[in-house]
Amino acid sequence: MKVYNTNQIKNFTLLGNTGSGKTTLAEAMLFEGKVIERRGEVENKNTVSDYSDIERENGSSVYATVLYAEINDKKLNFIDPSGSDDFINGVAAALSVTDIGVLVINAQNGIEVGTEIHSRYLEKAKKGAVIVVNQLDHEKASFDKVIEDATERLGKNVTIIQYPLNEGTSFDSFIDVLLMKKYCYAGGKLEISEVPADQKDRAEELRAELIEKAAENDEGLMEIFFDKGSLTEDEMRRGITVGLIQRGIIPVVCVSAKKNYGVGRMMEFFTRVFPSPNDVPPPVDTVSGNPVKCDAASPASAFIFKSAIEQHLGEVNYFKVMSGEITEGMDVVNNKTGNKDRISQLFAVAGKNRTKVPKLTAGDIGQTVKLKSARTGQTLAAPGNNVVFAKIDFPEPKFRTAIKAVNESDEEKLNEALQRLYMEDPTICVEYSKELKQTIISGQGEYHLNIVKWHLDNIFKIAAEYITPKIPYRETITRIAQADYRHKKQSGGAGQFGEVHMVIEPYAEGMPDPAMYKINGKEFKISVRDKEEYDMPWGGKLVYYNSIVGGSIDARFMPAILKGIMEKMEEGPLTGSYARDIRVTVYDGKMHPVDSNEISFRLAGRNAFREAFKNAGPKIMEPIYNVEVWVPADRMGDVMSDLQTRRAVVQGMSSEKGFEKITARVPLAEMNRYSTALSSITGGRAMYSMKFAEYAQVPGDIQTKLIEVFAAEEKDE
Ligand SMILES: Nc1nc2c(ncn2[C@@H]2O[C@H](COP(=O)(O)OP(=O)(O)OP(=O)(O)O)[C@@H](O)[C@H]2O)c(=O)[nH]1
Ligand SMILES: [Mg+2]
Repeated sequence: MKVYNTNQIKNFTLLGNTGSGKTTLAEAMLFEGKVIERRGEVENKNTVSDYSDIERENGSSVYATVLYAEINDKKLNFIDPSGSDDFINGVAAALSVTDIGVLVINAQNGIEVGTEIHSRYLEKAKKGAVIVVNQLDHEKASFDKVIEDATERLGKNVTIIQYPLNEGTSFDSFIDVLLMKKYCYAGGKLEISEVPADQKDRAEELRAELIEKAAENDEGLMEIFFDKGSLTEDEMRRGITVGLIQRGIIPVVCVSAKKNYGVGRMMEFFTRVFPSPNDVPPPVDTVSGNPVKCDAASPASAFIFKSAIEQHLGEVNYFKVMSGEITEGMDVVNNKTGNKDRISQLFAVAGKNRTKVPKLTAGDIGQTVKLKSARTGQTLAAPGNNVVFAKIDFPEPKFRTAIKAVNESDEEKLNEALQRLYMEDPTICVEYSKELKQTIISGQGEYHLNIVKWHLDNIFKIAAEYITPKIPYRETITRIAQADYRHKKQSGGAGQFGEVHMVIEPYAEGMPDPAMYKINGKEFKISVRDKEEYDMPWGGKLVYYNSIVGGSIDARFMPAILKGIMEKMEEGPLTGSYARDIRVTVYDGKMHPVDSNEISFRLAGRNAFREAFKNAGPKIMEPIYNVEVWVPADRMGDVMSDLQTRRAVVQGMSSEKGFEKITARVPLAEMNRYSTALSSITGGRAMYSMKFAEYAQVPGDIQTKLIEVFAAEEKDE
């Protein structure tokens, strides 16, 4: 393969709902680009893009596959991710290295939830969009409906380049209003001809709209347009390119990916209007804050957007050359870890087809093997070039469960396997929770975690199971309480003696230091001598006051008392959960001239705290999440009533681009398997996100239940 210059390269991502035909379109592009000689089919499990075992088994994509095609002396690098929200990691990674999102829309269904999710990502990434109306050969295909939907959701920039002449089972022709030509694939043979007389008016009208849209994005073109009332084809293309970069135009083209109708023309269009990597605003070096120009003459840098473990190859890394050139045998530094590495071999990849290349230039995408410790999101650069690119913005996990090895002896193997899976997919979060004594695994949905399970079963051969995850409850108090505790041990050996008097109360931000407490009619005068404030590792605070007067407890014992309190905070008295947001004032106590020591005061502090805690109106707190749900209007009622059963507090509702958006606060305990439930209520037409908000007290009846469960568990142990 030849080495392509930056301006011969076009990078894009295929986007769209699952089943819209991205992988089928990719296959047709590889065929048109002469990477393959025969087109495979998803049904026949022989496409280049869905080549992994799990994809072949499922009949749909899981991984974002990196592909390329050569056409018109240009190299198209494109990435084919899954359309399922569960594998959104692939989309996030792909968008970090490509300049355009190609939204593939199934002409039968119009805009679907996956299209919606992907367009939101595209918008957030500030990348241009193209619409490919696919499956026009389907019985129920409706181009007009797609345009109507798309205009409603994506706005007036949706601009027709091609429209079909005979959508439905007989589909084989469309009009291209940029070229003013008819494309006909009757009998599988392409024939290009003049626009037929009965289509002239419509074609002229759409061409005029296209010209106006193309001119709108560029002042120079605008002038020409006002001057001459029109643009040439090349001027139109220039306007489209500028429009794509600024998101000022969303061109629409027509294909049947399955029949390979329109795909060649689509690729030609892409090669002529898509910006090259040096045409778009350059990414920023997070160290210097300066933009890094995609320039082949600059010092080399590359961004790793995908790491994977491939059979027979081991670890492979996919990267984009951000500046300079990456050549075979080159020494590089991983600017994240500081490790030196060497590029042993370089490849241009189309799925599992790999072609060795000697060099990749700024803007190009490729693969290398045998890097020592490179991972997704890291920057490799020529020694001395300290550039670091921003990490990929992966979404927060929203489906959580606990996992354990069926045989305890496999626990370590399981952990290693999960670490490897995390390397390939950073949206799988695995964490052993000391607090819950469970390994918590979270991801984007049930399907996502089922794929993890599939790998454990089939690749790693580890029997593991998902179990109900525990909730990280917290405990706190709601009123002031006082306790004295005397720890005394005088039988046999050295004695122990320590007595502690303390007041505990709920802590709130900004409260003044205590001067006096009145508890059950009794007054306690407080004169603060020392104040210590701790942020607990699990959130919330502990404030510790020493207000001992007259030396009733030596200052040297104060840390031991604090230690005792901390121990008890780690294991709240109600359910054994962490305690938080408590203020403790130690105001009196007693010592013994011989028997007092640290351990005595630690125990006295701990027990006094426990006693006081019990009388301080203890409450269990639970994590609350901010949840956003987008639903089609017709399912709004069902989704709302389901949320109500989950103790949700609805904060607001609004319409957004054809979806109703519900924002609510929902306890984590009620979000178990929400993605599955939402999907079944809406037939997979809704989406949601969730983010930790705060801890809040659980309702009384639930607190009683939780305490009972804890007591029963304690008894069992
Ligand atoms: N009739 C017809 N079927 C198509 C066309 N394009 C794709 N299909 C079929 O639609 C189904 C889904 O196609 P895929 O290419 O796997 O869709 P995808 O967008 O990659 O789906 P995910 O990988 O799940 O996101 C397959 O059965 C394809 O054969 C088309 O143009 N016409
Ligand atoms: Mg696919």
